[in-house]
Amino acid sequence: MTAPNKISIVTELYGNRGLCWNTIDGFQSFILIQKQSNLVIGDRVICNELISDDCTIQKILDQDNSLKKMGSNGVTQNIANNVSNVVIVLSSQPKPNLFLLDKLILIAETNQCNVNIVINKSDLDHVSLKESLNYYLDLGYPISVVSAKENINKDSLLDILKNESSILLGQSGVGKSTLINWLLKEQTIKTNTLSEKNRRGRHTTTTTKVHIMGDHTFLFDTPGMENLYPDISNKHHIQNGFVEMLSTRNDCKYRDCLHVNEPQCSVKDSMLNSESSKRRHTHYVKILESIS
Ligand SMILES: Nc1nc2c(ncn2[C@@H]2O[C@H](COP(=O)(O)OP(=O)(O)OP(=O)(O)O)[C@@H](O)[C@H]2O)c(=O)[nH]1
Ligand SMILES: [Mg+2]
Ligand SMILES: [Zn+2]
Repeated sequence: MTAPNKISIVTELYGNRGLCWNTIDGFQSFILIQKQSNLVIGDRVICNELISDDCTIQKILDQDNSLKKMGSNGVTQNIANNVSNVVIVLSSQPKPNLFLLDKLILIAETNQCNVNIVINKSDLDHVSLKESLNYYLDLGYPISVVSAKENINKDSLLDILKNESSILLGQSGVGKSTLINWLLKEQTIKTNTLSEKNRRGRHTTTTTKVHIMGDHTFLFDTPGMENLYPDISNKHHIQNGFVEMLSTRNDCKYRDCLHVNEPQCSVKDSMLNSESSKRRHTHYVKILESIS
């Protein structure tokens, strides 16, 4: 039997090459054989012995979960595997996209992940953004307000990341990579880079990469995403991302109701009560309509 500490996590992937990490050996580069093209960032693997500088992968272990998205072209793409904590990053600049927020919450809830909302750039005007998100706090999603640039409230971020596999998701430019660099500085995080030539821009992240913050604390940096849809085919499963609907759905008088525009549907009616929940209901309907 393989010792559990020899299980590695896939931290970077570039075509048929990648990087994985375990507590004993640290980072190790690997090369994939053809039939392993389904490997995803965050997968747990068992490696074979080194062949020159690279190892090969003996076994891909079963995943706890698999976060996926569907692009506007209708093609499903993997985001990452084995994520326990979805950290959705927003800032006052670029203009917050609350439809994206609701879609990311749905992806997280579908995969049984914790959801944490982080407002970055608190050095800029953030009060109205914080207020517009109070409804999410009431739904049970914690909100941290931080500034990576001005070093504000780092401990609140460290608290939500501890012993979790966290993925930072959000629009391009909200500061996901800056947040990670900020945390890396004082944490002496073990990082490694596969190849300098793969690092295209200084700012915009082009591929998902896992940073190791501790033996059980992983941080996934992702490229900014905006035009995505959850990869869900059963219309009734969309409600899983709208927890306020789950708590009232037993009151609905219709069987198999999707709570869209049925007359006197109590779930829909209660969603139309406040501005925030009304907006969430509009997003819910938009996601429903995206499923053919
Ligand atoms: N004022 C201010 N600017 C910040 C802060 N954090 C990040 N930024 C700036 O926001 C810009 C975008 O930061 P990135 O970290 O590249 O954003 P990202 O979310 O990783 O973007 P993508 O990789 O494209 O998805 C950079 O110019 C940062 O300097 C902050 O706390 N305050
Ligand atoms: Mg980035
Ligand atoms: Zn209904």
